[in-house]
Amino acid sequence: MPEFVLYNAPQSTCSQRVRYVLHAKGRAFEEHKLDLFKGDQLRPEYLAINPNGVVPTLLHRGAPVTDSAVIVEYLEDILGDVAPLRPKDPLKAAEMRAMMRFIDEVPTPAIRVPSYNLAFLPHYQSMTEAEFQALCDSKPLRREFLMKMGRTGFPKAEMDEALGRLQRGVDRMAAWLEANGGPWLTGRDLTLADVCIMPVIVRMDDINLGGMWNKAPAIGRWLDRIRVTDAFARTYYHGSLLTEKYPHLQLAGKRMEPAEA
Ligand SMILES: N[C@@H](CCC(=O)N[C@@H](CS)C(=O)NCC(=O)O)C(=O)O
Repeated sequence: MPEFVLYNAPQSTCSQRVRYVLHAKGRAFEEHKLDLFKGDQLRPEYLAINPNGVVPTLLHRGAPVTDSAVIVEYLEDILGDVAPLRPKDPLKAAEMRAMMRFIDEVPTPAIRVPSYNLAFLPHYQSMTEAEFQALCDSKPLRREFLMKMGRTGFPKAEMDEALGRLQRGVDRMAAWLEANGGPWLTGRDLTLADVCIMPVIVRMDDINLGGMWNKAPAIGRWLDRIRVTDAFARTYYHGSLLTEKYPHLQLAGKRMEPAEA
């Protein structure tokens, strides 16, 4: 078995974090692409390595490591001397981790709401009520989330709340860039905090929500900068963006902007 095996999905934002770190550290890995709509993540053999039934899961020498934020820290623990992505200074490392917690509390869950409404909802709409309920019940982590979405999509109030959380994420990111002088969130060096916010910002840009950082051009510069890193191109292979699979989404964000709602 190869040293690293990654179970993930091309468009999964959590998976993109792990792919980025593995590429940044120049580590080859065997990639398994799960079909999340066919339920590959809920098969017993997968639940045996990730009882949450979500991607990503990294196998390191056969041992499973789960949760994207945990996996990227684990990779830093074992490969910290190659392309370091965590400050050596404990106080600065604490600052980075506090950013990661905020990212996982506020913008990361919020981006799921427009993503599901715009792209994933149609996958569930042909199901009967009973089939949909059975699907919700089969999800260890996302049962209530899916039930809230239902087969008609998240209501406007839920969507507006998610957009508000995304705006708070953007505002906080702008404040970090300003306070630390950029070009990266903690300052001079790219860290795991940048990697963790990356899929949210890329997804927002992809579904036309980039207008949310019109007043914070430092975020546009940050995005341009991360996009030209080698690891980025390898992480976002064709099919990793929502608009590559669902081209009709290109104008979707325009329709979601609160002012026009
Ligand atoms: N906190 C977890 C969340 C993982 C997660 O939500 N993964 C999503 C894709 S980004 C998933 O597998 N969804 C499948 C499902 O809900 O059934 C992590 O960061 O790894």
